[in-house]
Amino acid sequence: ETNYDALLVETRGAVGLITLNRPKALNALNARVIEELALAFEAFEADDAVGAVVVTGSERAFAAGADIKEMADKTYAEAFLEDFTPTWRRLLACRKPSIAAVAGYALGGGCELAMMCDMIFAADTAKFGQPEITLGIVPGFGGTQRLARAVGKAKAMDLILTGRMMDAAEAERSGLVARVLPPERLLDEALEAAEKIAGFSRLAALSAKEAVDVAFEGSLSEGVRLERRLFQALFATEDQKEGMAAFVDKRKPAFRNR
Ligand code: CO8
Repeated sequence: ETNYDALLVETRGAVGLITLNRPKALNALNARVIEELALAFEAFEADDAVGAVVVTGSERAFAAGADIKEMADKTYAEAFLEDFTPTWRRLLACRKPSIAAVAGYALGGGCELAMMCDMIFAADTAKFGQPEITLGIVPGFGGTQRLARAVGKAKAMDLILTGRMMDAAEAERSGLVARVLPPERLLDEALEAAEKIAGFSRLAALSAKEAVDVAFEGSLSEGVRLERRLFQALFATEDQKEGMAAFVDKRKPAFRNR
């Protein structure tokens, strides 16, 4: 059993739920939070009963960025030696689909954390931005890369160079956000979507995530080739036989992840 200081970690049905819990700092991401996020993702990855993960914050803030108070006095040498990349890699290594449920501020590292999840659901109160430039730095958790891929060069340059925030409607229009919801529906809808994903064959869900991820990381031909191999491989599973038989029989499939 891990004791979390800065997170609430629980399971709801087949969904692993992580709630950032540093309300006094608007959920700013310090070294402790980032380590705990990696631990929580690893725990859910290892838990067969969990099929998908939801990450959320508070009504006021998903996360207002990396912890500025922790960073303020760092030297170049300290910043260089304290590289969070290996810790984020542990989170990113999770093969189970994840949803960031964002209300309020998702700024800097908070926006970057949301983008590390597989999709973002936003309350209409959400505000996204990469304000690092206003602090004399640039994004450091992948924001320049993931935002550019998510919203294209024009919006990414605009946000990263001016440091301005964009609201949920603009974020949805830009392709950063999958769904915009009233705040009171945000968590339930994220949990429902995650539960739905967890109810499908895990073989199919993990394959789908892996294939879409390659669209962001590799070439088109490499991605299409991987997708075809995954598609073909799923015909070796009982879940494919069950899923298609159930459709033909007009009944609900009973997936067994084999
Ligand atoms: N870090 C530390 N503390 C924070 C942060 C933060 N990022 N954001 C807010 N807080 C604290 C405030 O200091 C304040 O604490 P206190 O009550 O002790 O003064 C408390 O949270 C509440 O915040 P505010 O009083 O400022 O609340 P407002 O409603 O007035 O404003 C804002 C909300 C607009 C979100 C404002 O807090 C803000 O601008 N925050 C900073 C946003 C920002 O610049 N984020 C980017 C940080 S840099 C980053 O994320 C880089 C990522 C890569 C780093 C790589 C490596 C180390």
